Amino acid sequence: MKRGIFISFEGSEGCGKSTQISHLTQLLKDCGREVLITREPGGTVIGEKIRDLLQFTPEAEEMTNETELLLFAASRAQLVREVIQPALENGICVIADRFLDSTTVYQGIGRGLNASSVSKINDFAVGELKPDWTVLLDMDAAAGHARALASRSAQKDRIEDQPLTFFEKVRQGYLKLAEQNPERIEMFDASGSIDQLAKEIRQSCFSRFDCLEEK
Ligand code: Z5A
Repeated sequence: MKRGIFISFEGSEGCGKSTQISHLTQLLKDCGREVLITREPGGTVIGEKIRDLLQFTPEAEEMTNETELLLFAASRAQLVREVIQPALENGICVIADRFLDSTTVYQGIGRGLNASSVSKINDFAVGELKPDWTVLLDMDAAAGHARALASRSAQKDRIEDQPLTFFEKVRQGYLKLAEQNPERIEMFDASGSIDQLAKEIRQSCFSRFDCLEEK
């Protein structure tokens, strides 16, 4: 059986990942592919408990940056082995709403943790697994933050509460990572309309994976 395609979406909050993931999912389904969407932190029973701890538990205000890093990595280690690897081996395409680049950027650059420690922990958590393609949605940090806040029905989470300078560092971190990994990470301007962006991602997806063809 042919291995499924593994695509991750990255970018600062409110950049439109979930919206574009729905469009790409439909595209892959139209090509006759089975698709699984994952989100991080979360995506497994253990991961969802970690998500809650990371984002909403009141005591998490006391959480150190090192603990935060290890919890994101723990959630991903579970997700990779329980969900992502088995799906890919069964020919299912996986679209990840965030993957290890989020940790490199949010914890490594946003929180300022040692880059080589973050990289070692990332590698330990995911093993050899890397996305075949990473779609980076780039936009002004303040505009993304405003979009995210406007769409929230529930309470703000702990990370969304960071100052704007944190999200500006995150954005620059992503841009640097894209420069360092041009074969895997493709940057799209996320400030335009939903339809225009979906069209650009679609074109790029077809030119990258010649195994895809609309039925
Ligand atoms: N985090 C971390 O620190 N380390 C890690 O390793 C991992 C994560 C994995 C997870 O938050 C938090 O954890 C995240 C990083 C951190 N914190 N921050 N910040 P989450 O999963 O709850 O949320 P998120 O990943 O940040 O995504 P989001 O804010 O939910 O947004 P989104 O999925 O990118 O956007 P959306 O939901 O598709 O769109 C947001 C709104 O904008 C919505 O109303 C849309 O209709 C609208 N939208 C979308 N596209 C457009 C365009 N093109 N124009 C106009 N309006 C649009």
